[in-house]
Amino acid sequence: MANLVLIGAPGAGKGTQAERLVRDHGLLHISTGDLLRRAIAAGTPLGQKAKAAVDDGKLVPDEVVIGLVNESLSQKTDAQGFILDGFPRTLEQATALEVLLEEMSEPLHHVIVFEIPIVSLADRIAQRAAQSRGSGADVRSDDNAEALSRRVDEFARATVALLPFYDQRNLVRRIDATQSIEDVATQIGSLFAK
Ligand code: B4P
Repeated sequence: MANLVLIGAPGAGKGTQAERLVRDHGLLHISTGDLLRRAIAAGTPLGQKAKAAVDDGKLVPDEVVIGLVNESLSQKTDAQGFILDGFPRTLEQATALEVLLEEMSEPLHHVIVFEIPIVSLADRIAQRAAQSRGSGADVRSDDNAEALSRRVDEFARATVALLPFYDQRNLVRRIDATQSIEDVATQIGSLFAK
């Protein structure tokens, strides 16, 4: 069993690796980005509240995402653990998560930090946008240069501050996210062998 948090800049590969972890280890995948995009597509009140921030590449208010995660974690039934992908992104979210997990008597095992230089991100995001266009799928509203630059700024402003928080708790596992998808998966897989 493993309860994981994935932290990384936009395009670092969190979603890609989360899918593999679900397939290989039967973990429950909770992506706040996916949950927000679903709420926006469905036009729910929460989605309407979040839309402008997501489209602009800004962070959605803490209370909105904390509520979403709270709801999703309560659905953890027979999964072998969970992956929080893109949550927490602020110290307030990290503190709320700590309280929530304590109440659920669930430990956090690893905080996996995807290390990648900012210059590599634009290419990956542009590639994803091109793939979506090529297959006739919708391009994500925040997969453009302007929103990406804000997403990167938000990561540097709010999310990098989580590293000392989780370092103090001895949970940080740094991985080299510049490697191929397969090699990144191998690095993450080695955590399960310990
Ligand atoms: P997310 O959906 O979490 O988007 P992201 O951090 O930008 O990651 P993304 O999915 O793009 O990248 P990934 O690493 O999977 O959040 C979107 C928005 O929602 C935020 O900007 C914010 O507005 C809001 N939000 C979400 N959570 C929030 C929170 N907690 N608090 C407040 N607001 C919140 O990888 C991207 C691509 O790279 C992949 O599609 C793949 O094609 C490619 N790739 C992956 N690994 C690769 C590799 N090893 N080599 C080459 N390419 C690779």
